[in-house]
Amino acid sequence: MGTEPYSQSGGMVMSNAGSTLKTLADVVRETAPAEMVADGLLTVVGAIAAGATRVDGLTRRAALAGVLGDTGETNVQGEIVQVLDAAGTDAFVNSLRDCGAVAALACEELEEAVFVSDAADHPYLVLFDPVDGSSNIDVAVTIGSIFAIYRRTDDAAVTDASLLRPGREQCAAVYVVYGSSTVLVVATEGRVDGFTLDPASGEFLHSHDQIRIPAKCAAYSVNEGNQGNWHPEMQAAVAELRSDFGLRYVGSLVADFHRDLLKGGIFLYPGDVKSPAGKLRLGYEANPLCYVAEQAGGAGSTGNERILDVQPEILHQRTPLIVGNADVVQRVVARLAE
Ligand code: AHM
Ligand code: MG
Repeated sequence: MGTEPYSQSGGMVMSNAGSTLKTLADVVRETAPAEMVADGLLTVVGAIAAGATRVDGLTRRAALAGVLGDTGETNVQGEIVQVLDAAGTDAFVNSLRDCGAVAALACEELEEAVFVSDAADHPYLVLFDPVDGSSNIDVAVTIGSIFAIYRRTDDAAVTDASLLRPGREQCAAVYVVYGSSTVLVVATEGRVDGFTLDPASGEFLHSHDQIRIPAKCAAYSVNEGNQGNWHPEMQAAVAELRSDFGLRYVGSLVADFHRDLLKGGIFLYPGDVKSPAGKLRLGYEANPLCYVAEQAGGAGSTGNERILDVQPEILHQRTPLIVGNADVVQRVVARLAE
């Protein structure tokens, strides 16, 4: 089993405000289910934190680190690969493959899954988007990384099918938002916590205790430029949101979701006449964020069914996504059914 590279101090770290803050490792160790702490969840979360620290370093220096612009290549989704997409993929694939607890991983930028080990002491499967919203890096706008974490159900050989699990079977989900501060959010069953990267110590320190989505929805978030392609029911549902809430849209899913989680809100990326399945990916965008939302008291839907109940058919499957305050998500779903 690997080490815990993010817990250099191995314990409490003093914040600048003088208070004593717990590290990511402390909190995961204390709060995650015991069997997951025993079989390597800290190692997996540590590998994610190590990769995120690398992406944070590149993002902060951006043009100076040579990570602006694109590579000239297109990925499996037909999207242009940004330089930071490639660097982020390397960072997380290396840290997760080498951490010693991951049996297989799948990444937005890689057509095929990476199989690491079938050994029983590699119990975790990780699906991830290494750099979400990557085109925003060129204009110094917030980006993110997103991770769905599953435990193997048995010691049988891991295959492509092992990675096609409904989101409700996740044992944990993580996202990292690289904004005006860098914040890593971890969800395990019934609990969501946030950790701010302290540049002085290099530690992710416990800054957001037991996050719950606020009862009141503060904003709706959708690319209004697509409305001409939406179905009439979706146009009517968004018209209602428009009359009730302010609009906030960053264009980086993690940034929009993080705001909704902390302030209350609803994010939509619907299917439309041009793209019936929408734009976002089920396995490493919708599933992990809907898992986080549900553990924090929110909800996530395709418009027809709970996101976490969708049985994936292919690795890079797309899905319509509606996520945020449960009552407002339900309201939109009800409108769509009319
Ligand atoms: P990416 O994973 O290739 O970066 O694409 C996903 C991004 C999301 O972060 C964001 O919510 C969405 O695409 C924005 O799309 P649009 O520009 O169509 O509004
Ligand atoms: Mg993405």
